[in-house]
Amino acid sequence: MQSAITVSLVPQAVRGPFVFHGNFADSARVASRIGFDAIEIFPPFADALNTAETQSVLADCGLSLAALGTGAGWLVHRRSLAHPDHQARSEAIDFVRRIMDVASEFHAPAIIGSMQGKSGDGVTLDQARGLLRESLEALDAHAAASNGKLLYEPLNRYETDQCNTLEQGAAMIRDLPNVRLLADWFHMNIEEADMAQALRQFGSAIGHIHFADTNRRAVGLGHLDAQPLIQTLRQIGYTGYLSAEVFPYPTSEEAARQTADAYIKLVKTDS
Ligand code: LER
Ligand code: MN
Repeated sequence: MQSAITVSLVPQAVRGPFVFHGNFADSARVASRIGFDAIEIFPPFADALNTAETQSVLADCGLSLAALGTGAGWLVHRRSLAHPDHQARSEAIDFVRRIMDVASEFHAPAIIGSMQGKSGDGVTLDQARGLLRESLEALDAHAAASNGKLLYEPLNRYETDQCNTLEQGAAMIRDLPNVRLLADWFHMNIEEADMAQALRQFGSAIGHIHFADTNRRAVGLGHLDAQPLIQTLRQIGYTGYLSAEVFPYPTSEEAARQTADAYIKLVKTDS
């Protein structure tokens, strides 16, 4: 397992659950100093990332790119992979495809979270799920053709009704070889009956973890019992990232340090 930390480059997400906000290079330097393996970026759109510059900052800091988020597609542009209008849905697919192409240059996946859409505005839940599945099939085909990778993230019920649990997520991505599940501990704490059991049961489909405590603060600042979860991940042979998608509480640097301490305590020293 490897450690990662999040940075948002989206002004509209200033109150969102990202450890760093605003400046990629400065954030990468702090992450590197604290000892993280990788950084996960939440960009406003694909072209906002200068690939060469990003590459050079990552190399200077000895960091990998863990993943690129696509959530700004929804947050800023209101694009949805379950939009009932064909043209609007194509534009949403294209938005993700372009972020995926940038991520591929770093051998990293793109994340589909908020862009999965939901039912409402005349769209039934069955329709919304069917439209999302069609979009995921198109993106999976693009991944196959371009060496890309995708992560699909079940979200809690207050954000979507598409898939709230790992079980529903695993069914949504069935037979899509380039799409894996993102297990976000904040969402799982709300939706799963037994988090360790869910990780064990759907572990083979999991490609990424959002490492967060119950209150979406750094692990250790809420009431999550993280040790059995790490033990389960170890037992199933999970080798991906634990990426802190948490609030910058009490500050970005302190949230980063708390995450690093939790990671060392749980992953590096307990076996
Ligand atoms: C995105 O990773 C996520 O977890 C959602 O809650 C959107 O913020
Ligand atoms: Mn998440």
